[in-house]
Amino acid sequence: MSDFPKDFLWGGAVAANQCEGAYREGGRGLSVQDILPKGIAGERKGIVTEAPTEDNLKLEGIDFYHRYREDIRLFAEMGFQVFRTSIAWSRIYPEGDEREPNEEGLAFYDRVFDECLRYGIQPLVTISHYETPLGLAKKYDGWRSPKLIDFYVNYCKTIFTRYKDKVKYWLTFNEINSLMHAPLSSGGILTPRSELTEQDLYQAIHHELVASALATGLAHQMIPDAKVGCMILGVTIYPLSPNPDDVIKTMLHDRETLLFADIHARGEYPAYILREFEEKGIHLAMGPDDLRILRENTVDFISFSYYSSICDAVEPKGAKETGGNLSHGYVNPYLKATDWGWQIDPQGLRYTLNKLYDRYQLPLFIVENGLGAADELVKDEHGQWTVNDDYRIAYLREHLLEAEKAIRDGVELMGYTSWGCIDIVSASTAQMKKRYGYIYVDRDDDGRGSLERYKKKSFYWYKDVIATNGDKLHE
Ligand code: BGP
Repeated sequence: MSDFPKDFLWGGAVAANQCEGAYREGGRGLSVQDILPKGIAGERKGIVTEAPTEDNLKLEGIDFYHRYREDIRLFAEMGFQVFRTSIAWSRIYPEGDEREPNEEGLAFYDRVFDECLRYGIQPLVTISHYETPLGLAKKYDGWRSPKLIDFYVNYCKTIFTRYKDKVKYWLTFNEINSLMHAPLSSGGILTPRSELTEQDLYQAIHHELVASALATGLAHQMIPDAKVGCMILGVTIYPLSPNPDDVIKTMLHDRETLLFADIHARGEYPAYILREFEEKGIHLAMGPDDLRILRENTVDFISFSYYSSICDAVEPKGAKETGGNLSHGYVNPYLKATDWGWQIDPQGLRYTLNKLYDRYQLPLFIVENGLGAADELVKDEHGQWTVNDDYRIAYLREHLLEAEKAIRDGVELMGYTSWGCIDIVSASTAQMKKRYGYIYVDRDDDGRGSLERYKKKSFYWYKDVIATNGDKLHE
């Protein structure tokens, strides 16, 4: 018998900007993703276009906007109990600062959530997943302006009112800690990163943190059984050596992530960041109620993305540099890496779950975990198109077995939504080639393909994992 709780929520995750397409349909306004044709890695190289360009695969995505019924039926066939997606903010408020919402946008997500609920699938909604309306970036420089707090809260009021009987699980921002690394994707800030000071970045983050807290409080007021989580990019870091210098550097590096969960869970800025602000001369402009808002509106659970781990050191002594999901460090000689160089570390998931649970004693939710790989479509013995993704089954099985060990360690784990449950456009490189799904989508990096969906070998494997509540993992 597995140790996954009977009410464990098994499912999968996507983001509107990486799957919906239909970027000019249904009254949708432009989002910052529409001018990032090469994704977050592109943003970091300054590849930002004035207007959407046809090489931007996200403009059409995998056409989830028109094919959501077929896709959700496939998720139901796997037995999903939860489906994570985001609401594209600019479908609801096309420019971001209107006072009245776009009804066509609201109606689209009514249809999506109704389709999920038809199959008993709970929607888990990311309110903003790197999808700030471009209008807010252009007029206000995104989250650098405190005005975004009001626009975001107005947006939340609208979607909480509309979907209060359909959506119980909410995440305020996707990977809120990524603003330091990708201010345009994460914070809608058009000013180039090289021209932003730490003061600018922490000020923008403060606005997001206040908005996140206000959204949490609003959800609790408006939706009685709502569960609201923060969502952090889980950067798991090990010291490269037992040298105490490396251990301290790793602790400080780790706090760049934990700071965001600290504030969401404890409701205040921790002493270590106040010391850093004082030493760096960073003074945040705060509203009179900001600290009370943070204190009174802490989250119900902590969710995070986990793909890989890295090492850190003061003196790398020839260790090769590496990265992962928006992270930078040194290669761990004990680990293998994916084709995109992300180090594969299933035990790191157990380590991270224990670390977060020990720190917060709050329920946790793994809302992203998966293997990006260049899958090859082949015909099986019945002449059906499929992908023999045994490598993905191995990755997911090993990570889930470690998550189960964390449950045995006493961690309260609410659920698991593996990332990219269907092939979508990748966030960091805006490729189709980097595939995560249980379902293959016929589209390539040049935008060619039928958009037909084909079940991979992992589709049937995950269906059995869910049906046996994890027992299948032990076969
Ligand atoms: C996270 C994002 C997701 C997802 C994931 C995988 O940062 O929250 O949107 O894309 O990264 O990254 P990639 O798609 O670049 O492989």
